Amino acid sequence: MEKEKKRIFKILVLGNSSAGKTTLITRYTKGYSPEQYITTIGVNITSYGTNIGNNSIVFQIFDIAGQKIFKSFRSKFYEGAYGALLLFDLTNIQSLKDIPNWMQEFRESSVENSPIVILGNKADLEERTITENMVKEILDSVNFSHELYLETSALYGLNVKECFELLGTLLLEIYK
Ligand SMILES: Nc1nc2c(ncn2[C@@H]2O[C@H](COP(=O)(O)OP(=O)(O)O)[C@@H](O)[C@H]2O)c(=O)[nH]1
Ligand SMILES: [Mg+2]
Repeated sequence: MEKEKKRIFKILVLGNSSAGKTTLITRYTKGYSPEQYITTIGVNITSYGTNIGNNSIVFQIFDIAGQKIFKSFRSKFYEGAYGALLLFDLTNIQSLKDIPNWMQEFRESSVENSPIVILGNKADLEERTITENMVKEILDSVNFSHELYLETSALYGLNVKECFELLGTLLLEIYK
């Protein structure tokens, strides 16, 4: 019998402070949302094993503090990263405007051609101020494929499993 290969992928979860990174990771790996809002200091790493199709993979998920003051410290965690989930907050225009900077920062230090999935988070909130057109404009400005963009609610679990599986599927296509 062929021995199954278990692949380990280091991935980063990036985006402005308070976009919902820690909530997304906790919801995905533990199945609940953190009750308290605790600012991430530096980096938290969670390993999570899952199956995508017939492949068993392990995500090594790096939750990276979004604040500007951590910028110089951040880049060393980008090394060896195979992919990223990049979040913005659908109620915060600045978090969308900062998407191209996050992409650039990631591309500078990650493994070459690492896939990125972009997430418009907090889709559950009625006070969302960002329209589809505003998202389209930013994605087009960096030539980002709209198929790799999803709206999520980390708080309620909308598209949470799906976004990790989408990134996993892209990684499995690259690293067969
Ligand atoms: N309504 C709503 N609130 C969210 C969502 N995701 C995160 N939050 C809230 O936004 C705040 C910041 O979330 P957090 O995960 O700590 O953001 P981080 O700084 O990117 O790690 C917390 O109060 C979360 O409960 C979401 O999808 N919907
Ligand atoms: Mg956090």
